[in-house]
Amino acid sequence: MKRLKRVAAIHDISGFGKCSLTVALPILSAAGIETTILPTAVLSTHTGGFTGFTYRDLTEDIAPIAAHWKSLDIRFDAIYTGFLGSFEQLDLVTDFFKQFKTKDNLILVDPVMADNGELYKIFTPEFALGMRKLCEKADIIVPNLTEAALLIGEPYQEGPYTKAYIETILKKLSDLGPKKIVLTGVFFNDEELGAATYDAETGEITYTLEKRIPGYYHGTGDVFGSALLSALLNDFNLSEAAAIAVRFTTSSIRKTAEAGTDIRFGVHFEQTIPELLKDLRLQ
Ligand code: PXL
Repeated sequence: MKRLKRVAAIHDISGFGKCSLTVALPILSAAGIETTILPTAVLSTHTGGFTGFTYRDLTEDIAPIAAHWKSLDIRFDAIYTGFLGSFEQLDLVTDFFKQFKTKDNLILVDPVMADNGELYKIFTPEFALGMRKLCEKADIIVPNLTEAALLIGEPYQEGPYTKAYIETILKKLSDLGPKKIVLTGVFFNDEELGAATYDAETGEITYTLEKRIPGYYHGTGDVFGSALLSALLNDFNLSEAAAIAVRFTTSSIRKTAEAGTDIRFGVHFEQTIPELLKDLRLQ
């Protein structure tokens, strides 16, 4: 029997609304990956479109949890970070990387902080600068185009984009440090939407686009990142993994659109897991 690969997933728990750990945990587990969770905050819902949500900041728990894992000699094949609950957590997660990075494991940072040209309300411009520093330490980053602009310190541009623009952004992101970039929210016309990848070691740039489904659905970045990491840890290369993640995310959105669910409630990734497992050749 093969050893299970193990991920440390560092995101918040939003009780309702299907994002962060309530998405990462089921997707990675379904893909055969043992998922250790380090919750950064506990909220009643995510912050996108809901008011009155509760917010329990878990900053104080991060270092003791990491220290306990270290004392048990727990090792990870990947560290996957997303929504961080406070500015101080940027340094705490950097310390976590120092403690748990090995020469073989993968640090994937999703710099969750902004979308549609705007920082999420709870984050400040200083947080964005701190997130840039965290990204410098990653092997792979998965920003959307708004986050990418913040990371490279340029104004956000609305699409449709040109290949020349996307390729410049990919290279500037990689100049920050990460050798692999997966950029989401890429489109060249109004019919299609997807992701671009850049591998600085080979110089390869690839695109995966699928038919665009109208509407802005919450939690899709986390669905995408979790599927991407599932594919990478199942030995798919960067461009294959991005293609699998684009298909999974688009198909989950399509099912949600067909069901007519409130777009704040997250996407129907549960019904799409069988398709993901086929794509991953696990079924
Ligand atoms: O999906 C990103 C995300 C994660 N966690 C929380 C959020 C958001 C996006 O709004 O609010 C709490």
